[in-house]
Amino acid sequence: MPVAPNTPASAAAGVPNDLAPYWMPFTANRAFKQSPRLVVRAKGMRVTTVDGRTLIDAIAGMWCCNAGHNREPIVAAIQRQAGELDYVTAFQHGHPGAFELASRIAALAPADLDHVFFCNSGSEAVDTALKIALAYHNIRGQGARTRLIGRERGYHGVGFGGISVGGIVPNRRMFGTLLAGVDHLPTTYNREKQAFTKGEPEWGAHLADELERLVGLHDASTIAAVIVEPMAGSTGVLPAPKGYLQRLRQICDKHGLLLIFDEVITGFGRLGPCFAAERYGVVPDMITFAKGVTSGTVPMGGVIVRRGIYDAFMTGPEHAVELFHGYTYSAHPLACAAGLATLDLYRDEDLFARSAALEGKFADAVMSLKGLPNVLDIRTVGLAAGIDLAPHPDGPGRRGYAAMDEGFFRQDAIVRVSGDTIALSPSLIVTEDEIGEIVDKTARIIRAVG
Ligand code: PXG
Repeated sequence: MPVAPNTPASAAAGVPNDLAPYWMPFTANRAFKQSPRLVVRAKGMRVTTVDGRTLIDAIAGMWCCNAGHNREPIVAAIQRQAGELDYVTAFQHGHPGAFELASRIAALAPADLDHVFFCNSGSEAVDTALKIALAYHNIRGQGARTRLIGRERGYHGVGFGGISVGGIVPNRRMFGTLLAGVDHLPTTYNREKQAFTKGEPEWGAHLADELERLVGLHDASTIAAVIVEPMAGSTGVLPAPKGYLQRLRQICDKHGLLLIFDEVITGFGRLGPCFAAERYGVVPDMITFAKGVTSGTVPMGGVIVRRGIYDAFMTGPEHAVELFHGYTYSAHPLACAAGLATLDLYRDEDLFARSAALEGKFADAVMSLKGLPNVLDIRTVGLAAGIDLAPHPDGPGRRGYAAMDEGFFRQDAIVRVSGDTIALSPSLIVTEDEIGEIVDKTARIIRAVG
């Protein structure tokens, strides 16, 4: 039994378990430590707090437990693997599970995206994809193509590459000059034109033409790649406008730019098909993934690349390393076992189809929150929703923080809040009743912080 920090139980157990030493990520540490939100168990759609309350998890962990929490086949696969092969170096050696998982992921990816590079997180996946893009042009004698293009309000993790192409101001402004030679497309969000849209907004495809402007400014011969999320998640669920991604693809093709879809959130059924690329009928040159690949159980990320990219590296002497990149824990045996069991569950329970089938009901349910106090906009796509609340007069972020606390302590729901936007992204196993429960609880949260 885990021992709660700073409690009589921890003192009695003689366990040094203080809240102070842990510097929590992306967290208001002082506020948390005054009023901790501590979870000790999870199962399916629910988590249990340290004081024994059961909460509905409206965000699938953090966009990751797409098959639900603590699913038995995944747990069993991890346990089995831990007892068989804990680790083997990924450099110049391997284990069968890595090849099997790569084959399975390649089979799920569109068109000729059929080679998979493994790492351990979305941030590593993004930096890997950006490095592959630069090296690919280099190897083909186009080493002047060094510029990278991201998008305002994009989130691509927290590595230096990811924050450079990302477009979320607080994630960038304290961290120096970032990568040189990065430019950004404008955000696709415009509340005036798009408020309360279900799915892809009608307005905004023309914003892809900004890529032509950037090519005009920098010249195509200096640009390596464009990276976008098919649906910007972290920034509050911004679905791509109709036709936008198709247009980006056309412009990239015209100028020889690689197109990278960051599918760390959209991958593994969040928008219905396994990858959002399939939903939009657009084939990118690389797809980054993480989160849902193991349903959040063991850290894993990766990059799926088109055959032509992989083949371009397979030149030179056969004993030589082709790509000077990789991680100690690339294709870790526990992550591969978890990934294989997770993909089995997605297949056996047809969870991607389930996600697609629930999209309309989820959208209708969440849109019913329109008209509640301070609700400025609601966006839905797949099993994801963003609800913008008006900032409190005392400053941005206060109402959002209060909403998260209200959910955890009084409404028995975990919702994600970014600034004053509530995000909902339930596991793909969510039932219609549970969608109703999530929306009811969200309504109560919104009223309570009104
Ligand atoms: N790309 C995208 C599109 C992401 O959403 C990452 C990369 C980075 O993944 P790692 O595994 O390095 O965290 C992400 C992560 C939120 C939230 O508030 C979103 C993420 C992580 C934590 C919170 O929506 N996405």
